[in-house]
Amino acid sequence: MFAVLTISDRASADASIDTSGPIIRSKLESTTSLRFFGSAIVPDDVSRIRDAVRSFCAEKQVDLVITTGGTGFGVRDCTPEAIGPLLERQAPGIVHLLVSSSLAKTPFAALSRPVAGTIGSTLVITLPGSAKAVKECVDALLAGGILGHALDLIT
Ligand code: MTE
Ligand code: CU1
Repeated sequence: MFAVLTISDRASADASIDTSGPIIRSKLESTTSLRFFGSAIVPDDVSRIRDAVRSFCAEKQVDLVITTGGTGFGVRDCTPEAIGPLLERQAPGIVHLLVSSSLAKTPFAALSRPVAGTIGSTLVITLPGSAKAVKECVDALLAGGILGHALDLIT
């Protein structure tokens, strides 16, 4: 099962403005056999992000956690600083896939600092915050079935 974590000061104050989290959920549900476990919204705060990621990863059923937001250079952006140190096995290939596919869409992709890797038997992937970026990045992850194959190996 997969979980979605939206990381945004604004969305944590008003969940109705979170469009990117629901986009991830609907894209994965409509194009994969993965089932939705749940979602959460936290502000751009290292401890809050770590607590949310740890609690999803502690659930046996959760194979995949996808986060959205906080990967850039905004003063509050701290997603890679929060999640990077939690990763037990890095997945630089997934980071490369996200960055290279995104650069084919916009040079601004250079300003995202995604991390990816495993915590226990859960794969964690960080996506940028905008709805457009999320759509593009999920499409890249689904292309050729790499996500499904990764999860087959991990779980
Ligand atoms: N990646 C894709 N595929 N498409 C995009 O439009 N926007 C970029 C980048 N990555 C973008 C993208 C922009 S404008 C920023 S500032 C960074 O992601 C960081 O976004 P975040 O801070 O919301 O995580
Ligand atoms: Cu930007």
